[in-house]
Amino acid sequence: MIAVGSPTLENSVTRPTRPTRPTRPTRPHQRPRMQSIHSDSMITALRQGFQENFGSLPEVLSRAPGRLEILGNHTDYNEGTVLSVAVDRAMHIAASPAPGSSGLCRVVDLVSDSRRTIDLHSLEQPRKGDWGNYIKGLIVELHRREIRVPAFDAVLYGTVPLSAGMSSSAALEMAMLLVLLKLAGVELPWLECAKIGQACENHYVGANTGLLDQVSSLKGKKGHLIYSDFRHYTVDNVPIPQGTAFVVANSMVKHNLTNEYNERREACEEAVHILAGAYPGVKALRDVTVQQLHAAEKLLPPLVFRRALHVVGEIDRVETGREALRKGDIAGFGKRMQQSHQSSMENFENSCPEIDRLVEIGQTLPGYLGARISGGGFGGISVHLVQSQDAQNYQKSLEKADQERCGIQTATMLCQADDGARLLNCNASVKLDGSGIF
Ligand code: GAF
Repeated sequence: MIAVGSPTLENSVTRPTRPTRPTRPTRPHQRPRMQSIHSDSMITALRQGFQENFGSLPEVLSRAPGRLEILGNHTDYNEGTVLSVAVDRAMHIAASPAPGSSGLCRVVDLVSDSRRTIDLHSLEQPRKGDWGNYIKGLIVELHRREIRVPAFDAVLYGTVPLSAGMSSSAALEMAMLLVLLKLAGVELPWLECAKIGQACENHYVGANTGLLDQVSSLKGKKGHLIYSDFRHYTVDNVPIPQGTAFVVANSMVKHNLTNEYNERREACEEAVHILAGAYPGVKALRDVTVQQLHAAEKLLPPLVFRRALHVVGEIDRVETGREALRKGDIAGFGKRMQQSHQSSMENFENSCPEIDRLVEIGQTLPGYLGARISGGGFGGISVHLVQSQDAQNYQKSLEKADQERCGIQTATMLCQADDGARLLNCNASVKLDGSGIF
């Protein structure tokens, strides 16, 4: 999930003066192509940002990546499997316990220069569409688990595009959760961390999302996909085939997952309810094969059938796609990505014309292996698996063709698979990854 509709947590650099700061990226309307900021100064920038705002150096630093969903759309809450990847776009946080005992936490987003004050004694009310909800919701969930967080000051620097389907909110949640746990002196297993993030979304933000985004942010590995099983809560890292790359293209249609996402989930639940009558033992769409679903088609309202067909088909594509990767059949894997998108268009209806167009253009370009909508849908990004040697030309051609066809300046970027969320060494330096602006 994304910082829903938040106009404030922007990924453009509009910070006040700072001694050393990353090169200012151009804004999307000036030049769409995603700029990579290469700098050794992320930790320096965070430390300085913290010092400028709070007058001391931070005690804790964290980083948590965004993700791309590669195969397995809306399968997580159906107890299915997913192939995703944690990317080199992340939320970074620097924090310290707040001085005094007021119970007030001050949080500054360095990217948009927006601020929130969070009162630890007054966490009940989410503010609609506000990024502070992701932090308040986490604290509420920690309190439910009897983990007390001290008041803190924090600065944020995010490079995950917002409202694009790359899980900027899960990146914020996981980076913040690592900080909060460190400040509280508590360690939790990764699955519990993921569940706290999910509970924050479900109970505080109001989006009935699954666990995919948090698990992907936590369990990423450089050069690897993440294969997650949401029935058994296991993850495995699958090598990304040599010579391939992920190009991401933003449709510029901001997605908001609270309404339509919840509706899709209800349709899946309805399908399970009906199918359980036909096939004893069915507890989730995970338990139904494509053949069984077709055999039971007449029992389901047509719309519910199509929603279920998407999910059941996706789980099948994840499994056969994983097998294709194991055999080195990259074309076969790409084909499944293509089928996945087709099913999103026809069955789940969670794509949009802008994304369909990007996928369609991709199919005509040299280096194309497969493309699809990524994440919850209803806007956001398309992810394209391409031959690495063609990746840059592919980006340029996609942008140009899209511009010619509809006058929109699509922004594209190359994403690398990266490691999962972690605390950073306060004194080390780390490369500032892609700016994440679109
Ligand atoms: C969003 C949700 F947060 C995930 O849980 C998952 O359902 C995804 O949409 C669709 O696969 O990112």
